[in-house]
Amino acid sequence: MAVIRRGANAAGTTAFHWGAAEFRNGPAGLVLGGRAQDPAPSRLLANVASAARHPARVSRPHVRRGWLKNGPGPDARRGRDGHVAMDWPEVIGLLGDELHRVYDRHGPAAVFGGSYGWSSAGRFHHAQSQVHRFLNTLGGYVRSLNTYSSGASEVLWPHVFGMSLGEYLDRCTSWDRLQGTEVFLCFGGMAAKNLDVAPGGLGAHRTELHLANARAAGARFVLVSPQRADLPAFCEADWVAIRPGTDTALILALCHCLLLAGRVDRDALATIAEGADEVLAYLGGAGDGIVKSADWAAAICDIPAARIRQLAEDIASRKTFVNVSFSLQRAPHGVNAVWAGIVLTAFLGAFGKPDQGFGHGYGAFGSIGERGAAVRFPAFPQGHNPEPAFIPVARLADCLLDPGAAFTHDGGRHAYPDIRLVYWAGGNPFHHHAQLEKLGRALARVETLVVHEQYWTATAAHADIVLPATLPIERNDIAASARDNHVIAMMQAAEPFGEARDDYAIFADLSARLGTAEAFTEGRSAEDWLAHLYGRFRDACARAAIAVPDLAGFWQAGVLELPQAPSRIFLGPGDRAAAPAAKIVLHSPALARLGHAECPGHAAWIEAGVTPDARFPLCLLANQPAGRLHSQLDAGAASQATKTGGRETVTLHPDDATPRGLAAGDTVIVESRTGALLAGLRLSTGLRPGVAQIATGARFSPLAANAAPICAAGAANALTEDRPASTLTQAAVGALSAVQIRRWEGPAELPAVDETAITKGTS
Ligand SMILES: Nc1nc2c(c(=O)[nH]1)N[C@H]1C(S)=C(S)[C@@H](COP(=O)(O)OP(=O)(O)OC[C@H]3O[C@@H](n4cnc5c(=O)[nH]c(N)nc54)[C@H](O)[C@@H]3O)O[C@H]1N2
Ligand SMILES: Nc1nc2c(c(=O)[nH]1)N[C@H]1C(S)=C(S)[C@@H](COP(=O)(O)OP(=O)(O)OC[C@H]3O[C@@H](n4cnc5c(=O)[nH]c(N)nc54)[C@H](O)[C@@H]3O)O[C@H]1N2
Ligand SMILES: [Mo]
Repeated sequence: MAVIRRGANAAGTTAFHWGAAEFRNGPAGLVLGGRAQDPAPSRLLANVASAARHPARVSRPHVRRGWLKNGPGPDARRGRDGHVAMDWPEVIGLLGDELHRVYDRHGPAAVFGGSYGWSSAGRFHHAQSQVHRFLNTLGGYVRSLNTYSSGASEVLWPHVFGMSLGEYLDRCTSWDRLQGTEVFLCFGGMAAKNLDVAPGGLGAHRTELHLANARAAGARFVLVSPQRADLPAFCEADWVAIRPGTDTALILALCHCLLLAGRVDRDALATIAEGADEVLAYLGGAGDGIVKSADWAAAICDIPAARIRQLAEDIASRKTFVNVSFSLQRAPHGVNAVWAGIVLTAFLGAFGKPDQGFGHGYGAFGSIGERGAAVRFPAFPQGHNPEPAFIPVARLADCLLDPGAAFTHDGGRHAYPDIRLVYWAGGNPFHHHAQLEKLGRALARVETLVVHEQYWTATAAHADIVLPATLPIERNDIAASARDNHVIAMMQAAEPFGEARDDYAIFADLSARLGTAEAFTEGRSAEDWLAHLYGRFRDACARAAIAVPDLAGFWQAGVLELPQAPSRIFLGPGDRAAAPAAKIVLHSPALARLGHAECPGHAAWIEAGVTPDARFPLCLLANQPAGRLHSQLDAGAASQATKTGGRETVTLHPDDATPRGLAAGDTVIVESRTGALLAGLRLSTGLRPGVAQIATGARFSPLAANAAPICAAGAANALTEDRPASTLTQAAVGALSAVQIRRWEGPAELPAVDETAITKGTS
């Protein structure tokens, strides 16, 4: 008999991207808690049971009225039109026919299946893998390249280190080799709120312990950020409240100070890096006639020059670890700040030494800098995609609005494909994309938008066909993260909501309809696939001489802790056995030849143009939320606890609120060049004056139907600008924009997000 069975268990283990959990079904319903072995279980666990049966769940398959009436085609009513409920067999028939039509008439180059998004932690019910495998069995799809998280760095890394960013994150210095660090210089911090999360989940949240240990051992923390909360309070950081978007100038000035003070060992530098001469010349004014001095940077960053010089002295005379957060590159010209951080570390001679060096993304996830395990849990195979067309992930709206237009990416020239059908499962573009009003216009152009969703997100509300998906607690799965050393049994804890089905079951049914069932399922049920994947994992463990129980033993234990991989110090490009003599590239002739103004071939300070002006005088940080993962489970208790008056909270310094006549708790309207939202006001002196902060992830809920939309719930991306971070990377911006804030005098009611409201439509 199968070891893993469908049906809710009375008690067991499960996992989310925010970590492993234990659950019990008692008289009070489903109760979830962290594992006893987890030093810091996530507060986001509180979102799960409280949101699981929320009226915003999608209970049945739905089809948009206009699509049903008029058939596939462009339609500006997407997002406002109502939906009608439909039975599964009927909707599978409709969608099967539509897929047939599009593939027959236009081929895979007309189907966008990038489907970017985090979906959930399980490795089998991983919605992207599911949708990619399904579309591959039909002939392929247009994919998306890189991520919203670190898209600029993903392009930079091979040029600088000769390896991908993913390979770097596998090789980066482990926390146990940073326990004697004297100074942690943290650009963008390492915010405690972000450490809950790792792609694929975590068996144990350890990063705060590493930070606390380093602090107890005497490490000093320097926090370069517009927000004091970007390092835990126990780090007692020196807070350098930099003007947002200007880190590159500060870092270049630190390099210049090291140079002036004779702190750069040029011979040593030449042994680890190439292109230093061009960078040294640039610091001295070559190219733009500007000496990158402390006085120069002081005016740009709003940090006293003496403090910059002192900071350079401090890091030069102590064992320093330089960390640059992902957020710094999620901004116009963002790649420069990261490359500058690499230059600074090379000038310090800190690569390859214990307790020193360079880090990127430490603090973004709870898994970065962890040693992980020698064997990884296998991914659900996606098959082969024969379709060559792609888009850089953040260019979705541009592609849909301008098919055929040329774009550049990493030096290559390409054209946007002509997309007819968009298929999304496990992501929420109305969360992740910038300038949501433009995304709405772009999605109005397609013929058919299909979404599998658990909740009536704005993406679901725009879709022509909405198929209800199960939550992770409603199915069996196995969670594992690339850089964590646990494998976690995700045991079904609840029955599926309404008529919700697993993504796999939906695709299996569609495949049967389209005659590709054998290729998609290989004859396996979901539980058979779990047994198959676990079997492959166990074989790999056996080859590595790691003993793990059989499937029954694993499922009984719930959590498997694997031996940790050896600790590591990142050397640079020479880390790869294949290229031991390779050097860090500080100036790339290949990039210089591309002639992109914002990337002259080395880290450079070039104004980015998100700068506040008289009309939009505040700089807005739109960062990751503390109470949820992106937009997921926004209805849950932990997320709702972060709201003000039911809306997303916007934070201002009291010095910015007082002249505007604003007080804590006020409902305010935040406006940018591209949109507006309503939010509840919070005041904090932990924010640099002139800066506002709002977390991303509230539901895009426009108030006005036709006028420029005002998002009533406070979705940050109602305000951001959809433009590429650079012509080199085409990466997402989103982290920064310029805004104005005033009191909102209009109607204050928040639109209800429940199935009845959605199916009726808004006009
Ligand atoms: N302004 C601004 N914008 C940002 C960011 C920012 O900092 N500022 N951050 C960016 C970053 S780094 C990222 S990674 C992106 C994240 O963007 P996304 O990954 O798109 O955001 P999520 O909210 O995680 O979206 C996942 C969606 O999948 C659904 N889902 C979950 N599990 C399943 C499943 O098993 N099946 C199906 N069918 N659906 C499922 C959830 O309900 C949710 O709607 O956002 C980016 N956007
Ligand atoms: N709780 C929770 N944790 C998460 C996520 C989540 O949704 N919820 N998302 C996860 C994902 S997908 C990712 S990619 C990572 C992202 O990890 P990060 O990109 O590091 O996260 P952010 O919160 O966007 O940014 C970190 C901090 O950078 C600061 N910052 C912004 N702009 C600037 C600037 O110009 N200069 C300086 N010096 N600092 C700046 C902000 O104050 C912000 O709080 O987080 C992950 N962790
Ligand atoms: Mo991300």
